[in-house]
Order: sequence, then C-alpha cells, then structure tokens
Amino acid sequence: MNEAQALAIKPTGNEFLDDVLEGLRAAPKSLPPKYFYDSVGSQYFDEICNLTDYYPYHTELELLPQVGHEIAQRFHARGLQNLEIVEFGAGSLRKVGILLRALRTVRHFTAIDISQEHLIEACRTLESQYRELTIHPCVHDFTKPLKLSPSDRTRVGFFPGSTIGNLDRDQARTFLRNAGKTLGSASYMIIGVDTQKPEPILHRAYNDGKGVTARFNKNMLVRINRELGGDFTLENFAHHAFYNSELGRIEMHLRSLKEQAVNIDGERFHFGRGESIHTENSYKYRPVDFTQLAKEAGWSTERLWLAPEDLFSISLLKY
Ligand code: AVJ
Repeated sequence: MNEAQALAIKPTGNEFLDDVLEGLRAAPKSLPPKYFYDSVGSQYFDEICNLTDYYPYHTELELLPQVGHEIAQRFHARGLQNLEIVEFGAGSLRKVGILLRALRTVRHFTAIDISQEHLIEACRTLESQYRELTIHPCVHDFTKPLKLSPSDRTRVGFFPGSTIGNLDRDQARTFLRNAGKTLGSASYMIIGVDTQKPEPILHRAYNDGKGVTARFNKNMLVRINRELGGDFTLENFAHHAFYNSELGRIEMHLRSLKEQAVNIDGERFHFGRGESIHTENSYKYRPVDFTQLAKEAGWSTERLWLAPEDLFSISLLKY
C-alpha cells in the first residue's frame, strides 16, 4: 500500500465549508451525509453496525458468504481468473474479506473512501491478513467520476451496506453509470441494497435504544464547530429520524429545539423552533425497482439474492 499515493488524490480547497454554507443558506436547510465520516464519525458508524437494531449490517454480512460462493462458481465456470475488487465507500473493510475468501483468484483490491485516516488504517489491517493481495487505497468521494489506471484485469465493483441509499434515484443512476465507466466493459458489480419493509423495523434501525445514531447524526455539528469554527450548541438540536413512506426513504434530521442563531465563518444562520437540517436520506428499494434502475444505468442483473424475510438484497450486476 502506498500512503503517498492516497495523499496525492486527497481533494483540495475547502469544499466542506462551501457545502456547509450552501446547505444552511438553502430552504429547507440540509447538509450532505458524506460529511458524517471524519474519523470520529466513521467510528460511530462502526458502532451503529454492531447494534442489533441496525439490521442492514449484520443481515448483509450473513448473506455474503453464500453470495460469494455462488459468484465464485459462476466466475470459475466462465474461466474468469484475473480479478480485481474495487470497493466504493470502503469504510472499515469488514465485508470484503468474505469475498476475498470466496473469490480465490483476486490479487488486487482498490479501496475508495472519503475518510483518509480510516481508510489507511483499514487497509493496513487487511494487508496483514491477505499477504498476497496488492491493495490500492484511494481517497475519493465516490459520487464523483473516477478514472482508474488501465488494466487487463476483470474489475468487480463492490458497493455493500446499501450506501447507494444515500443517493436519490437520479443520483443513484448517475453513480451506477459512472461506476460502469470506471470499471470498464464486461465488469461486474456486487451491490447491497436495503429493501422496503414494515415501518417499525426501519424506524428502530435509525432510532436505536443506545442513542448511537443520534451521536452519529450530531457529530456533523461537532465537526462544523471544530473544523470550520462554528458555534452550534449541541443540546439545542435533537436527532430526528423517520420513514417517509411516500418517497420510500428514511430521513434523518437535526431539529432545532428553540429559536436560535448559529455563526459559521462570519455568517449568521437563523433557526426557528422546530426547524430542521436534513442530514441524510436512506432510500429503500423493492428488488424489481432496483433492477430497473440498474438497467437504466447500463447494468444487467445476473442474480439477486434476498436475506431471510426479505430484509436485505444483494445483486450481481454485469456491465
Ligand atoms: C451507510 C448510508 C448505508 O443509510 O443506513 C446508518 C448510514 N445512517 N444509520 C444508512 C446510517 C444512520 C447508512 N449508510
């Protein structure tokens, strides 16, 4: 692994400040969810994944060995050998090991993530476990197009955890189209997508009893205070997450508990009592709808696996 390489592609300028100011000037106010993931936020997210209430993580993890095994058989039958896995929004890399154990012919792994320290650390851990694997860390916002160096390997995208749910349908289509270009013709994509299901299960997953999701949500404000010199008073905002059944998505907000003003970079933002900052969407798809969306982006669905009680789906797409 090459740390200098990862550093070299780190985004420059103060995009964070620009995005925060733009989001808070708008009505309704919003902040992009990618800013949850500084190193503290990435740790909170790992904590969320350890909660039983947060079913997407463990449900997908339990489904993956079977998926990996069946994909390995398919690839073997097609004589595909020279494989590279490219993970988008790699996070803690706790899932890719399952694929690496199933797909024995993978020698290269490219991990794309926005959180640099977290990525480097996760790559180090993986490196110590898979000695024959060449790891390419890449600090990048996966919603933006990316060009990988040319290679004769068959690239297999990996996008687990229903991270695609953060994007609205248009953005998701654009992401998939870009990913196809990044990975090249005859590439594959293994993608985990959360399903629509009864509201109480969804609600609990984003309103856990331990308050970890609330801390994760509020960390956005902590980060604005620390990195941009903002003066948010954390106690004056409350975590608010609910299922918007019309749009098929969980929405996370930070709701102002009183009328107040907040200063960031010399600019003053007013909040009415009950006014909220929309921090995240998490879209849930019916399998037929996701298959259709992927098709519109140039991907055909080779197979779709469902977890017990249809709690989560994993698709194998071909470009
Ligand atoms: C990482 C975007 C898939 O939407 O479920 C978890 C993030 N937010 N709890 C999700 C999240 C609140 C998660 N994704």
